[in-house]
Amino acid sequence: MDPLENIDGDSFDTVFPVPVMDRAARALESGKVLFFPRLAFALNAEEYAFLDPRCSDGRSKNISYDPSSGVLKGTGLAGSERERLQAMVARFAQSAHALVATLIPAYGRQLRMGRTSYRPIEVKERPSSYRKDDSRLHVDAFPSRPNRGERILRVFSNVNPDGRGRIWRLGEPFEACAKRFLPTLRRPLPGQRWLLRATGLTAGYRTDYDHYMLGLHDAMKGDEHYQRHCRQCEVAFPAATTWMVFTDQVAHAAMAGQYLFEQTFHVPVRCLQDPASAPLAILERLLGRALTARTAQEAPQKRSIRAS
Ligand SMILES: O=C(O)CCC(=O)C(=O)O
Ligand SMILES: [Fe+2]
Repeated sequence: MDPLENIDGDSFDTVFPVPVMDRAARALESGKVLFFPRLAFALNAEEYAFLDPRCSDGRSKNISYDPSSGVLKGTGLAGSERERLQAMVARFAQSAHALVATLIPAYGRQLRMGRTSYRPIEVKERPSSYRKDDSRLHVDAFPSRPNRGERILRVFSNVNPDGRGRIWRLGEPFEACAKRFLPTLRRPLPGQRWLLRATGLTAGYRTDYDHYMLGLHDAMKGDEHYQRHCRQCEVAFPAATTWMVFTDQVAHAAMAGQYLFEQTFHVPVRCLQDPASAPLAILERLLGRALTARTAQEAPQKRSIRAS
């Protein structure tokens, strides 16, 4: 199976024919990467100055922007330079939103915007521990932001000015990863997730779903043999192209490249054409139980704390 599904279009507000919209949703949900070979995120003359690793604060992996609060983090720039950098990142957020909303209107209506990131640092030079090392195959799961079964959809644009591609590896289908690693994962410890939320380490309750997704993420990254020998292929996303993928479902690893934009969206499972393809449905089927019911787990913990 070709891991990429090509979609033609050269602007972020292209109006796609209905058959293309259907094909896009089906391909995405089946675990393909939608690839837009003619869709470049064009920078204006001023913005070219930001194609420089010195935009970063030197500590963070990415420059990150929260479209809901307007807060930009990870840059050492100040004053009007910072404002212009923020405007560029915000413009990518809007463009990515327009693309998803017009291509897949069923998602567009319920889409929740996550963070936007701008990545001016060469992948090979990004320092990290194994858990943060995105050059290891993984599915995405966020330790501090539980998403309770909601999908993680990401839009990427390679803006490398020297024509360098973004090199990824893509791994085996989600169900194969889950079958391999679920038996190695521990059940959540009683009280632990309540504590994580109470101490602010997670924004909301880490459901069983989040627990197992995080477990998969860590177990995949931590298994050297798996990293080297599992079924995988390499893909190069050329400069001046865009792609979109459910990164909670598709095993991926970034091997090389510099200057990338990324926008995260959260899509409720009920908006999918095929909810049975979601990691939530697959994990629930493999484990034989519901994974997002949380009140039953939370209430006893709350009561015992209040009583003490
Ligand atoms: O930086 C990249 O190319 C991709 C890194 C990654 O794993 C992600 O954005 O989910
Ligand atoms: Fe990732």
